[in-house]
Amino acid sequence: MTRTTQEWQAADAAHFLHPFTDFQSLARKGSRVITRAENIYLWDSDGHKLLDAMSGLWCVNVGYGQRSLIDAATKQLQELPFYNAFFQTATPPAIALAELLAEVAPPGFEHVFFAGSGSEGNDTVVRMVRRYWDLLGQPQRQVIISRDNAYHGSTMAGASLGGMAGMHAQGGLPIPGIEHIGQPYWWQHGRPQGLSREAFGLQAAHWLEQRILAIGPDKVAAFIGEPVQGAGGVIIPPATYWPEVQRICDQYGILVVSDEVICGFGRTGSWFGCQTQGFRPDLMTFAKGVTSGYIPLGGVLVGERIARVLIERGGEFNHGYTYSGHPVACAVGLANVGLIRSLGLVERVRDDLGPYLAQVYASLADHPLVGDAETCGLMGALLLVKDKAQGTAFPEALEIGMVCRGHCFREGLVMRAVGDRMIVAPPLVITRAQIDEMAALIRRCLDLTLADAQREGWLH
Ligand code: PXG
Repeated sequence: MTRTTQEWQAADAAHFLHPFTDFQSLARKGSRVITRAENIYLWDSDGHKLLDAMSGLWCVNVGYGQRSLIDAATKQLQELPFYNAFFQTATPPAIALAELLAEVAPPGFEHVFFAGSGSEGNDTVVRMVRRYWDLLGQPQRQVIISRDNAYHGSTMAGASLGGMAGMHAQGGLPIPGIEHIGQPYWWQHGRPQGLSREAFGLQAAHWLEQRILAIGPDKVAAFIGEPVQGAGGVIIPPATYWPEVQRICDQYGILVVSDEVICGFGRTGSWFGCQTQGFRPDLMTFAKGVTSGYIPLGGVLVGERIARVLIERGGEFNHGYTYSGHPVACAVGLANVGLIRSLGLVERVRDDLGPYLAQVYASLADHPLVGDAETCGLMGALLLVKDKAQGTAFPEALEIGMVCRGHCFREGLVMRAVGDRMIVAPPLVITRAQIDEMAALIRRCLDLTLADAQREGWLH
């Protein structure tokens, strides 16, 4: 189907309601239509090439155009395009993927519940956690604690678990029984108070303890968090944070849920982000990187503490989706996890690409607009500031991140802006030379943004 960009944009504006989008504004500007991709590059309908430093939407871990994933999907579509996992049935790809995920997960994870997305995975988490405490005779343990500015999806439970104020403002959220504490973002809270990064990490963990005590420990079911907050702006917690959170949850017997939708499947240099951050969750939500986004799939890895209760205490868990264990999605998942393994991508991020990105980011930190540069594995964030020496932020209304993002698109780079944080999470197949290419584009876009700021007088 070939149409001009203008024809695509007109049809798009007439019929397609995009996610997280101001419909009128998009219709005015027209959407960017992406038509093909290879390796770490995208092309739009005008033939404009872009380096995709966001892996689609944090998901194309193995890069675009991987033959083994395409072949796995094609073969499964021909053999058995669909069958469900309800009513005592199963399909070989779903069984085999559950087995493989148990193999790559940290010790103590032997069971998987499949869903269609990360949001559905987190809805499953809420129901499973409450079911667990019910079966143990503690039905009053209902409350799940999460963090401000967390992202856990867009369904009612996912958006409630998430701490995005703009989402809570629409549709009567959060649902009952979900509470939020502050996020472990040193630059936002810690620095002005003069705490070291490590001391701030402990303080942020103690907010959890304070909240548990305020609610009553016997009412708290679980704590959920992303090992590194992704959509919130690549917020990398101080190294002290997660181990202290773990200690507190252990002390009060509270379940720990790691939302691995972004951090899972190698992103941080371990199979799962909790391994990089040093904690042992009871449940792990996954999606995105499990199929490298080639086809929708998500779910929950269930630790033995919970699995044993669900299985041995018996009774039906009244929960599931038509596409739980979809054979084509699971076949792609098998090929994808197999490819991550055979290419040694997790080790490459840990030993080579992650340290290299950290080095490159350290050199970007000398740019006049960059107040802070941080990485964790192949996630990176640059904080744009008005005055480096004073650590002064640009006024929010300037939308400095969006100014920079505009330059990125024009220069051929997809980099996200979250407020004043410019973030990347490139495919794990990126090479050192391509990291250099990305860094040169980033520097060029920072320079163009700085030139805007100087010209417009934003620096005064
Ligand atoms: N948990 C986390 C940690 C996520 O990042 C979800 C759950 C929900 O997954 P699904 O598959 O239901 O979308 C996500 C999704 C962004 C952005 O702007 C991030 C996500 C989705 C859309 C946009 O960075 N993450």
